[in-house]
Amino acid sequence: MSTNKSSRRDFIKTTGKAGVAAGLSFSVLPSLVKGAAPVDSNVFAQHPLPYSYNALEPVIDAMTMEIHYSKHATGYAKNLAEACLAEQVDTNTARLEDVLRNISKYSVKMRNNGGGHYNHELFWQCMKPGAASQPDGKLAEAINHSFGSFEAFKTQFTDAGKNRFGSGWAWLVLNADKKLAVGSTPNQDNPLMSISELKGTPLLGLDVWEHAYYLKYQNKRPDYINNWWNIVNWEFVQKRFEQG
Ligand code: MN3
Repeated sequence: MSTNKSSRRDFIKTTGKAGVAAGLSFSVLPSLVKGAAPVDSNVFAQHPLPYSYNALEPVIDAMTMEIHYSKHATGYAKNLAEACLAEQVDTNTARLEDVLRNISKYSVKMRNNGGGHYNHELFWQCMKPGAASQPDGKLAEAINHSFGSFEAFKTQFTDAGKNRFGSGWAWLVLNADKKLAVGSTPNQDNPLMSISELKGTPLLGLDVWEHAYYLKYQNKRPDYINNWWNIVNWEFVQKRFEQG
């Protein structure tokens, strides 16, 4: 019992820091306990990280998570808010997904930071400590159908991440024909964007910017990706697939 209490205290301590960095109130913390509904990526504000900075170790180290969340991702959210103000997007009524779908009508700042914010909000939820190693149910069937096997899918997705030149993201998407596809996007673009070559609803996203792995993996992006499979939150991906 005392162990639970102390890990909860550590949880609050660590996540509380994330909350402060994001300019959010501590009162949101109770909704983050296990079993809470997933965060909606389709909003303009940054949510607190759904786990502590060290929760994904040893795959992703605490320092990387802290800098990634509280500096990089917080920066995208802040710059997105500025772009929305300048371009008269009412963040109380607009949907971020709609802005991304029509991104060619907006500034480069909106594109980089709207994508950056959306992608990271999704990314945090695509990971989970002690996650299942494979999808099941309808998603597993669809993956087998589209790629031949789970292993073949993993290879294709891993290659998409490894081969993305420079900074960007690897994705599993559900396209307009309700088919699964794998690909990548440069910078902070994503498959919702009108200008993206890869199009669809993102189900699973992997950040392959150096800031996501450099402290621990240096130039070894393939090692980062191979280890990352151990922390994928397949329950979350399945939920998105079923809603898609
Ligand atoms: Mn990033």
